[in-house]
Amino acid sequence: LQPVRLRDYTPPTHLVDALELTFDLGDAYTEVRSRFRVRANVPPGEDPQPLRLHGRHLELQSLHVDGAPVSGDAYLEDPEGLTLLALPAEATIEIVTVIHPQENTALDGLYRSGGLFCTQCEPEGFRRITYFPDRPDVMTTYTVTLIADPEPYPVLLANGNRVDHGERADGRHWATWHDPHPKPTYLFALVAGDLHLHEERYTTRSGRDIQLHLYVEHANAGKTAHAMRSLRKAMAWDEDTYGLEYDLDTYMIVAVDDFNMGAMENKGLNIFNTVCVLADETISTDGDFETVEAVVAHEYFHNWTGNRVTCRDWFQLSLKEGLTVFREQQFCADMGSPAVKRIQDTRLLRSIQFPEDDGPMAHPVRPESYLEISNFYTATVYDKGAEVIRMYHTLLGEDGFRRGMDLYFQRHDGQAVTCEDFLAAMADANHVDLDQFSRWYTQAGTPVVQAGGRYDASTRRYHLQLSQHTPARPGQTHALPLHLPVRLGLLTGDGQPLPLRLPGETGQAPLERVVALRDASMELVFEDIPEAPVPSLLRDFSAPAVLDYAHSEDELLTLLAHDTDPVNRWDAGQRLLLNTLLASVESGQPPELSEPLREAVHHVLSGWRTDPAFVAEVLTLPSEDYIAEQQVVADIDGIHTAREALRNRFGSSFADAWRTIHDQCDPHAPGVNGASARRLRNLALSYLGAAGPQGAELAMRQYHAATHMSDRLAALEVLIEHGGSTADRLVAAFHDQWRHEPLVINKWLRLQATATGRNALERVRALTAHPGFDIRNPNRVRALLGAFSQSNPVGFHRTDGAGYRLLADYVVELNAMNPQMAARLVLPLTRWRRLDPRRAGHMFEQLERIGNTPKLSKDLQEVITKSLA
Ligand code: BAL
Ligand code: ZN
Repeated sequence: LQPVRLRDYTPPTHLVDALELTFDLGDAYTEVRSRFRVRANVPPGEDPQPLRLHGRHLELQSLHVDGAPVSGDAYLEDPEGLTLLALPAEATIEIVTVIHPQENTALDGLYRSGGLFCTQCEPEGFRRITYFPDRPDVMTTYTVTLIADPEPYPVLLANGNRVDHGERADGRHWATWHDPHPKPTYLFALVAGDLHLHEERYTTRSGRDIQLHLYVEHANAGKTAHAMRSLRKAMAWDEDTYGLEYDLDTYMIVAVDDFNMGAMENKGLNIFNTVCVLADETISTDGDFETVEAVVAHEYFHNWTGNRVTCRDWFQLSLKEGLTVFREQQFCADMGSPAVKRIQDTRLLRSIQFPEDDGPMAHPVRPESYLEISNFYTATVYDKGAEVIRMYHTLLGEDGFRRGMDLYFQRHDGQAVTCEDFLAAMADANHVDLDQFSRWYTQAGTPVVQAGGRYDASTRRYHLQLSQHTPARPGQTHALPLHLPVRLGLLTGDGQPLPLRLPGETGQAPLERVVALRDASMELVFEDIPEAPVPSLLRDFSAPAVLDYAHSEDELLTLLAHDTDPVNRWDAGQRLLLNTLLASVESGQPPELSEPLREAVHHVLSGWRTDPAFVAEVLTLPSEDYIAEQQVVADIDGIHTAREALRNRFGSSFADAWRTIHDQCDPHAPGVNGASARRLRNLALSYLGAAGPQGAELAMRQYHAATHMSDRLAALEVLIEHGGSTADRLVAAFHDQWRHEPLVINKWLRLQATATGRNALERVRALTAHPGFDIRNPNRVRALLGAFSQSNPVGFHRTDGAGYRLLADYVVELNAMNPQMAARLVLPLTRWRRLDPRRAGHMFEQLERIGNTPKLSKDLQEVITKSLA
């Protein structure tokens, strides 16, 4: 298999003027008729090249060019498509294919989810529908007709506006949709089914009337209010923040239960995983409400960053995803707490993206090559990509960033472009040189920013050395210095912010600066500094980098108590806890909370009324995975023991404070953010549970009194870990109560998959046979097998390798069924180098076993080959 390489990109040989598609949706098969006009994309006078039409798993019924059947020697057919050898410079092509959506378990292209027909075409699903140039730089208008039986499929949807519909003599009905905006294949969508419609109207800032249509299965009719509210907020926010309005008359969202991704931004017809759209208080946690708001907004924002301006090729995926994640982050910060949002984003990057950048699948934000592009919907492309966009924002400022965005849309609306085009718009709009900044797109690996300070009392100067290096990654031995913004401040020992005066400066000096680190190292000198200061570096996580500065415990305590930057206050707390945990893992002794740290925790706890969600962030211990990332070889059992011991100590040492919080932190009190209050109250419950039996009794009372799913689940989690045999009864009762709610069953599976204890693996294995589990449903697979392998380190990394075998069994089963899911599920095994030799050997063995599976998908081949290399 040959990889696809960025450097081999060539423009399309043909452009398409208009595409007409007719779908006859049947019970046994679907017939797809397509008709489109192509124009050779060559300079006048040059001969047209052959036309490549991608196609996979299609039954070709007929092929006509300009009305005449094409003879067998005028085209070549292979498993990946057709090549039309001799076409005139302009031609009309008509193709009829037959496909089998009912048998499509890959959930890619046209498939069935429950009683619905639906599509997923990004990145390359369209080629499973019909023969066409399935590449994002071929954009055209679509006119789509759906024909189906009216009883099972009363609702027929496609992109754009419905322009006609009717009944046929044979009793079937039809609808024709036209999308006037030229788009690439990956944004095509259709849906047919029996759906409930939640309909509202929205008036844009310029006065246009938009219909908002949210379709769900009838059983979910009451769970759409939050998504609809979120959509309205997102539309208003994009108008206010970027001056961007919606551009069609109708905006549709459809929820389906079988979906590989979270949601998909098809033009005017988003298709969502039910997880990311349905919410109400009986079935949803506060986290679910946040997810729905974020994902609805994300898909809406794609209408400009992705759809109006799209990607030239799939190497540019972060052009739309990094930018849209950044816009989503800005929106969520504005809707809630900017500090808490930034802390959560920072935690996600460090715990998911940094390990990815350090593992065998490491790649730059703009990858150079791939075997299967579906493998590159990663934390690097999405979340590091969003950090890259944030760095433009940090370097150029809010107004400068907006100027760049305006120029980007002005230049490229309606085009398929590259990351360079985005960078050029930012640079040109602000008259700055961003050439070096482009290395963020081409270099993999997490840069390390080393800092060292020297205070000279005789000159009252503080010298701060900053240097950077990026470790070698596969295929990248020597990384060049990045253009890296370091937001920083200096504090006195008792926490006062110091003015940051550079040599020669007069006037009032700022208390915070953003310094551009561009060379391998630099020195900054600050004047009039009265004492050796405490540096606060990479404030607001100003670059996706590891900070290497040896803060003393005293300095971290000063930052935790006094830093004006909330992210660095949180980070100082996390470093103190991490140091405590790592010392315990190394010594094998229970973790010791020093007296000053104990006092600092008391101090944080005493401020719970002011900002409960922030206090919860500060007092949440680093995850076992994150602790493991700090070690060369992860000590799985030692980390678990140390962390559990610290949880117990946290629970008992601060029991009075936790009990006060549990009693008094009232989510329903006036002026209180209910979600923040529940978050802290449930953290309190979890620590009390870890401290002893009284915590379990409290959890039992909370479980029975709960009216919100967040409270019910938090209590059940404590009871599963600490409640003994009553937990089994409750787990069974919980299932009985919620067995008709698939979204709750996902939670039920996840809760058990992440519970530790000796028989975790046996429990997970037994659940794979439970009627609530279904290997064909990605949500169920993620909830059980994904959660077990990613969030239950002790259970998954059992020393006998049984956890690895279990995962590999399902990876092999999914290989044929749903290759995208299989290639995601296998990822925990790829980090075998970070484990001790015994575990690493077992993991390697399972990777080899998967690698030897007959008919291994491209998706898995790519992951396995890189992991074993
Ligand atoms: N484009 C795939 C789903 C998303 O990122 O919105
Ligand atoms: Zn996206």
